[in-house]
Order: sequence, then C-alpha cells, then structure tokens
Amino acid sequence: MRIDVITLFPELFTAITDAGVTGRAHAQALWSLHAVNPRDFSQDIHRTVDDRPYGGGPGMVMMAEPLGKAVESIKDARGDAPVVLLSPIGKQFNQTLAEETSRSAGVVFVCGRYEGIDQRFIDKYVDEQWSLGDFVLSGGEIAAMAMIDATVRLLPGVLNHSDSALQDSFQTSISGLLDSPHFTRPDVFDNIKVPDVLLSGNHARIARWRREQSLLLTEKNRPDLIRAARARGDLSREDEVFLGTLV
Ligand code: 4FV
Repeated sequence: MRIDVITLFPELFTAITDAGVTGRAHAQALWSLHAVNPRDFSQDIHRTVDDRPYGGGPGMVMMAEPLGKAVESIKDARGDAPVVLLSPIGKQFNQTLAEETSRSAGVVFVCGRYEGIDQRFIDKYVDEQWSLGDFVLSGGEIAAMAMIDATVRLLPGVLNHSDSALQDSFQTSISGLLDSPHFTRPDVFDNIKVPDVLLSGNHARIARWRREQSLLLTEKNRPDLIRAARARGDLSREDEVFLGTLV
C-alpha cells in the first residue's frame, strides 16, 4: 500500500515509519510513505504557503496553489488516488474506515496547518474529509498518523500473530464490541489473582468468558455498540440471555 502525505512537517512521520509495528512493516516494504512539502511548490523566494484571510479575522490560511501543485506532482508520480483532507468537519474515522482503507491501494492525506485551507483548493482537489474526533488540532499530521497506524496494522503480514487484530475492540470479527480484559504473568499481582478460567486451559470456557467480558464492558461503556451489534444480528441467543442477566 502506498500512502502519500502533503505536510509542512514531513519529519513528524518518522513516528510511524521508524518505530513499532508500522515501522517494522515499513522496513519490510509492506507499505510505503511519500511526504511532499507544499513549500517546495511555492512561487516566491520566501517559500510562502500561507496568507491573511480575505474578510479579515484571526490567523492565516493555507494558499491553494502550492497545495494544488503538490497534489498534481503526486498524481503524476502514482496515478490517481483519493485525496483526503484531515479536518474536524470531516467524516468520523473509525475501525470500519480503517478496514476499508487497508483493502484499498492507498490515499493521499492533506495535512492542514493554521486556521485552514483556501476553499478553492478543497473544492478542486479534495475527494473526502476525515476527522479524528470533535476537537481542534494545530495540524492534520497527528490525525493522519493515527489513521495510517490503524490502517497499516490491518495489512496482511504486518501483525506477526495473524490472529491478534481480530480480537481488537471494534473489529467486526468480535461484532464491533469492546475488547475483553487482558492478563499476563505473574498470576498474582498486588494480591490479585488472574481469573481462574484463564488458567484452566479450557479454550471453550475461556472464549465464553472473554465474550461475556466484552458484552459486560460494552454494555457499561458503549451501549450504542451493543444496539448496533444487535441490529446487525451479531448477538447470539447466548449473548442475549447473558445480557438479559444484566437488568
Ligand atoms: C483535525 C481533526 C483537526 C484544523 C485546522 C488542523 C486542524 C488545522 N483533523 N481531525 N480533529 N485539524 O483538528 O482531523 O489546520
């Protein structure tokens, strides 16, 4: 998968290319990141990429031209690809979007800075706007990195224990419920023992316990996900009987 990012701070992306699971996968060329700095496409000797907002108001706005040239240079290099602007007004990013993107050929992320971007660039070049959440960042880079991380870890061969992504919270494989609690050695910590079922070796009982913990946690913290799972028909009779015990 090829990911392109348009950013004034390409160096920030070493956080996902040089470390952890995404870094190892990058070294194995399971995905590639290409960063383009719009400053390299600005017309003036000061390499200006922003200016004061027409109509007045605080802050600066990113200029359309350097960004437009950056997008065109990427499309010349890799052919067409969806251009995604990171913005609080965008579609809420989630696990389903990460799964869809992990099955695609990749995207071009546009990372804004300042107050925002000239609307004429957005209207001409941007296919979608995605949001990390209802809060305002000082730039789109951190949002892009979070979305790239969530996507790349789903690529085949990235997670060594191939099963592990399937157990994650929100994964469709566990009906989009929250993940069950995890335990490891020692079996007693702070005088608290690991639940016996996890030491039983009885995989059916362990799977049932984990399912019930997921249902419990999701009902308590994200009842909306329980309703969504029920609507998708992802809850078994056993699940409903268990949930029934919760009233
Ligand atoms: C953001 C978000 C976000 C808005 C203006 C960058 C900032 C500045 N991006 N999810 N929330 N972007 O706050 O994606 O240019």
